[in-house]
Amino acid sequence: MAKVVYILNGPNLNLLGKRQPEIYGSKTLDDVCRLCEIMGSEVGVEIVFRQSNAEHELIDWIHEAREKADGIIINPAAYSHTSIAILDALNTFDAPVVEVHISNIHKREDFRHHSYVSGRADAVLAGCGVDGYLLAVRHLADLLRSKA
Ligand code: DHK
Repeated sequence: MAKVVYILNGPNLNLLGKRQPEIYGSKTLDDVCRLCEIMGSEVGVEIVFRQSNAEHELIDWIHEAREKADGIIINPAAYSHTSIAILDALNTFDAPVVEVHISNIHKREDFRHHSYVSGRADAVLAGCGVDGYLLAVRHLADLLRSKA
């Protein structure tokens, strides 16, 4: 049976493609979802792709992933820098976690330099644009294969 990877996206990422394209690029979140599904089928993982502007919904999906997923890719967006609750939820998840930021958060404002989620993530991708998601899918598939 194919391994299942949850890709969770935090606040404002629903506006991808329209929001600050000079920072986040011109692809929409639907485009990213489709590209992740194509990459998933190439590397043999099933993708469940979601976005929410609500912290509690992201937490509920991480709890759901405990039962249903073999790995999580998460772009927590602004919650990266604020949410101990998302970090705590990820700490209950007993499988690989990859954190993605479209922009290079270390090149931006000081308040973006720290991510709570990085304390749990097995890998962090920042500054690769939306290609970071595809690299994350490939890396997670490799991790899951090496664990099997
Ligand atoms: C996305 C956001 O919405 C910001 O709040 C983060 C992240 C960076 C990104 O680069 O994908 O600071």
